[in-house]
Amino acid sequence: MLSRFDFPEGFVFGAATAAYQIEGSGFGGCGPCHWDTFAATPGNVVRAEDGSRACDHYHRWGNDLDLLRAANMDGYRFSTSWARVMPDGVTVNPEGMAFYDRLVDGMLERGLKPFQTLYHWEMPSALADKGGWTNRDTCHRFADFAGKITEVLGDRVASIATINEPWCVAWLSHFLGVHAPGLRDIRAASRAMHHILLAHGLAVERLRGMGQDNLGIVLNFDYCQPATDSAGDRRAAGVQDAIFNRWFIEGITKGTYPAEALEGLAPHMPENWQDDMAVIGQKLDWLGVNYYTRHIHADAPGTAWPATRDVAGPLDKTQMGWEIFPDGLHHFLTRMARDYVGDLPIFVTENGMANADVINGAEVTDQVRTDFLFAHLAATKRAIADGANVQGFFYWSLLDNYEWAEGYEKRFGLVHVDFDSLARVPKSSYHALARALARND
Ligand code: PNW
Repeated sequence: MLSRFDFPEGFVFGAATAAYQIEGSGFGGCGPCHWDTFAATPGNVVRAEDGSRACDHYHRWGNDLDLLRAANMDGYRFSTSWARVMPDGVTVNPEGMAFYDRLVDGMLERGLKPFQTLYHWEMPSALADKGGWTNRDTCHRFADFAGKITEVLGDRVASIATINEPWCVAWLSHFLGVHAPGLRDIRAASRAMHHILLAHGLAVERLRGMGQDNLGIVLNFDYCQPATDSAGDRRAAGVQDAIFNRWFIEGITKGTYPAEALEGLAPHMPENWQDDMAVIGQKLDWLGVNYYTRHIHADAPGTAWPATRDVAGPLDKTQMGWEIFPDGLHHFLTRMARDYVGDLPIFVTENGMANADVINGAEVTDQVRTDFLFAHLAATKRAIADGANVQGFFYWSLLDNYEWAEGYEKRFGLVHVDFDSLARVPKSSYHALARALARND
């Protein structure tokens, strides 16, 4: 079994969460966001559940930070809700700001390094109503939010990520229609694919100007496997790889987008998008990699661009139906270092699995999650041996939580949450990780 001593000195082990998925948006003057309205529309979310109560972390944060500490973790990846800090997208809510101020101090008191994410998807309704990420003005509003919250927290956080998972924000939300705002519109998607990076760039520019360092972005990657060796299936996997895995990192590090994706998106892009690439391409201090699974892609001739379809894979699957494929994590960590970021620090900012965990008294036995976690830690260790400068690993997630379109049904936590009583019960995976991270073995 791996332990912390198998990793370089100073490697950060932690767990990740996001504001809307755990806090409960019904408290503390938090404003409405596009997930509230999306969830209220039948058919979008399992049982039309929303994040209004979630894990009630807003009131139970001290206990939740204690759980991280008791598992011998070094860091905590959390997000600061735009709708809580600026309920109308523009005006600061002092109560919301004070909450994050306490939360960050609470981490420092417990010896946990705060890894902050600025946008983990709760677009204030006032801005969503004006077009959200399809509207260029939203990028400037986001930079203002970044500046305001960094004035308060910037001296104490270990790092700041601008955006969580641009692919989900742009493609999953505006082309596939699975997340808020639930659009299936290539023009909206093309604009969001670009504006989300412009928002990132404007925020980096603003925060650098304030003297802030430790700035990064969190990208998600999905291993794209062709169904067969045919030219058509290889094209299908290639175009999906360009949309999912190359668009954002190449926009940032190469100042341009991949031709295989522009082929479908270029006619719909905002005018003169090329003029924004210098802002988008500013230097980062670190890169976050989120990795869960792979998909198998086949050609779908005669259908609209990108003209691909998914084929079921043969590997064991999680409760999400996602194949378990740890080699994919090694692939992306080494690929990022080799093709894009060289020696820049890389963090695994999310990796985890949903499982139909069964609670039995005070015990939740989730051996499958323990195996999943240690297989991905082993893949990370191999990537380090192969030259990737990986400096940390955050398990998704600390708690069972609001899994977006899946409501509360899909459980990713190291800690079980009863969504009636809100009681927390650490699972066997939590205890296994705590043992691996003990410092005085
Ligand atoms: C990520 N996909 O979301 C998010 O950062 C988390 O908020 C979320 O809870 C976690 O992964 C588990 O899903 C994703 O469809 C959602 O490929 C969907 C996809 C990928 C990531």
